[in-house]
Amino acid sequence: MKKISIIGVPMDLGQTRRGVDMGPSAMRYAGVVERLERLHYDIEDLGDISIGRAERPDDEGLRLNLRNLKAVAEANEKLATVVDDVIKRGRFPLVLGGDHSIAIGTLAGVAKHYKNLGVIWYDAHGDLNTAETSPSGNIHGMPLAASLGLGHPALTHIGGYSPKVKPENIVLIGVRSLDEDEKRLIREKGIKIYTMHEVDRLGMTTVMEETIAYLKGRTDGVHLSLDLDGLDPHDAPGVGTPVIGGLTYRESHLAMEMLAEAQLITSAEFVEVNPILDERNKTASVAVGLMGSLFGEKLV
Ligand code: 6HN
Ligand code: MN
Ligand code: MN
Ligand code: MN
Repeated sequence: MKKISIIGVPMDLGQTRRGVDMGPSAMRYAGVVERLERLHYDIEDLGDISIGRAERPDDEGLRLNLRNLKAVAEANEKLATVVDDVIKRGRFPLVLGGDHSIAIGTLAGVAKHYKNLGVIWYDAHGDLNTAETSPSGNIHGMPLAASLGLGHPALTHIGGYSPKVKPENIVLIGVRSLDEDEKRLIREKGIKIYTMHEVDRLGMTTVMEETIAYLKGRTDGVHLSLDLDGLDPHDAPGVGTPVIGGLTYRESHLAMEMLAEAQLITSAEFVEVNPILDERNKTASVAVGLMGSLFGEKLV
């Protein structure tokens, strides 16, 4: 795929820390367009999706344990439409977040174009909560569940259909923080997962070889949802929910390079970059570097 469309989603309503809405600007400032143009892609920057303000106080959302539900759902409907249109025009959607709640809209726009969409969820977390299981009420902890059809209809039916993805087409990588009900769901649904334990034991090369072989055989497109908190906070400090003991910068580049080689990925999003919590835009720069590797950048 030689044509990429960049879509910014300045969303911060899926969690409570300020600043993640500036993620798209930070990644643009870190040179995402120039970086990919150097690789001879046709780049189109569609700018940012407008995010509605949350009604304050958002009583209905709080009552449901779904903070800012209405504004999050509305923004995701918009995002789904834009992503859908990008794919219809034969282009690769590259979505810049924003908190991880935007994966609901990205997947809603993507999944209708595939019979068996695969998803690689690169994250410290499982993002498999629903209102019933969430300890925080933050929707950024729920997008993978919503895409499986679990949770409130305002989230599961974005784009007018559900589910977006089957449990057997998902691979989680880098996980090291799960709530009890998320663990139960992963076991019950048989979702493939490489926690940090498996990454340490097998090494990233084997993890990616297995992931690629697994998804190649069963899917007709693969979405990469990369939460920067999948990386260790040492390498990606600008995130709202850091967890120590994460994937390194080098492991992550290796993963992206192997995905590039396999030509597996058909859409992608990079989320949870928070410039206010960052050190000199390091996390946005790391994100853009990973995009470079994902799109085929080589050292020599
Ligand atoms: N993320 N499991 C926690 C929750 O509140 O549901 C953390 C979620 C983090 C979500 O990083 O995208
Ligand atoms: Mn996440
Ligand atoms: Mn996370
Ligand atoms: Mn280090």
